[in-house]
Amino acid sequence: MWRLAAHVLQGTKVHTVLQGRRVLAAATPLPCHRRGTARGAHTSNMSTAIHKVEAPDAEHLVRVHWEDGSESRYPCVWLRDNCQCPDCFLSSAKARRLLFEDLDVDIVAKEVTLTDRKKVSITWPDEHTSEYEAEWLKKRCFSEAARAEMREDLFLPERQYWGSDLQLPEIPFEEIMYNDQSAYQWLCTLKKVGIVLLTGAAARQGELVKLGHRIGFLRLTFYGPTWQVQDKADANNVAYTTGKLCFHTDYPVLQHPPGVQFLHCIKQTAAGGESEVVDGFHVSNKLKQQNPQAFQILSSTAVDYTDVGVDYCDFAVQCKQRIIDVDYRGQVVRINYNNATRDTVFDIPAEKVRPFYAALKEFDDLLNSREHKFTYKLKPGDVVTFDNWRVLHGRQSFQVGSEMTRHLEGAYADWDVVMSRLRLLRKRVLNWD
Ligand code: OGA
Ligand code: NM2
Ligand code: ZN
Ligand code: ZN
Repeated sequence: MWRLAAHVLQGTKVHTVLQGRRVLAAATPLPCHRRGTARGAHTSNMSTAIHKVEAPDAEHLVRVHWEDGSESRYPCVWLRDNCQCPDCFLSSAKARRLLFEDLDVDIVAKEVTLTDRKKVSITWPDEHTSEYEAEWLKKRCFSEAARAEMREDLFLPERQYWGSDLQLPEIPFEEIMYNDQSAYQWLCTLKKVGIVLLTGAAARQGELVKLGHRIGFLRLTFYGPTWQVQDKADANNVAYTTGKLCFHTDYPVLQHPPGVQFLHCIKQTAAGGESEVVDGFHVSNKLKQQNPQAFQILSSTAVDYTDVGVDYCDFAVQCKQRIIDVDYRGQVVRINYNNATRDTVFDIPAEKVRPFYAALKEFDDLLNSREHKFTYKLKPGDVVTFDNWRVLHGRQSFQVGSEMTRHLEGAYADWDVVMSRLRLLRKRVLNWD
């Protein structure tokens, strides 16, 4: 406890801007937390008191009238499906025991009662009874506003787009390892901005394994649990040479590419080896505005990727990915682009090939424009952590020396693991529940 307090106090010099890097200190206002919302108001009271509850005969609904005058409607089938009694819900697993085959989708409540303005009880036609707390119901209100709020709390969809003006967020490695508030801030910023630099790690291998334990676990791939980016004889990947790497996301050849990437600088070369990053979501949105045709091609064409070789074990991986991946609403959700592993096999009709290359050229030019790319150079002890679904990264070439001149250790994590840790840290830091 004292240790934690000391860390918080140390960090009171907030938002110091150093050479284009923003220092996030432990005492900065916590991100991703909106005060006074249904969730933030875990302690709240009056707003969740119920004035009246009714189940009109003609509707398959229960209407809850709140003390503040608002109303929520809950479909009967949903209420029955989500009965919290021990027969219907296994509380130790926080999971539904009720079998779908035992659910009557046309069910209506037989009787509805309100107790202490805080609890709704429902008797069903077969005499089964269910109870629901006011606060539990409020959070699950089906209104557009309530659903948007829950969506935000669960998935933190807010994005801050950036270009060459990026103030690279920076937190000491030690802070995020030992201070939950700092760790929470790290992961929130990683989700919102897409990149955070951790500073002051030891300049030796093994720091990323510790970071993996901090979040849960790392993602194993064919390149091993962690991997060494250095010039290698008979390199099995272009990353393991001294050559320039143009903007790419890692591992689009995997069906589910790693969501988060860590690169820890152990040794840096004097000349060359600078890092570049660009906000792929921001640039894709620009492309959509400026050249809808190119966007349409890149978000619909399945590109073949290939990776064949030996590392952790032998591998022969193939995958089809759209370079700009969009969801059902057309929102960009993932960039899948590595020019090195794009296959020579290209499974599209010949007449579509040249338009595809033209579209990719437009995108690549935008990524590389002065306005969009941010350049920096890693120092030994720096760990850059970034959203590998969103941020494209590259590096300048560097010179070969007689001894090893540049060495990064890399690792991946999945967004599921990172978001899980973020939610748990938030719960602890904000004293939720
Ligand atoms: C990689 C990579 C960046 C660098 O290994 O995939 O992008 O700076 N490395 O060497
Ligand atoms: N490394 C760095 O898509 C790729 O091949 C990314 C992966 C070799 C683990 C590079
Ligand atoms: Zn039940
Ligand atoms: Zn890479």
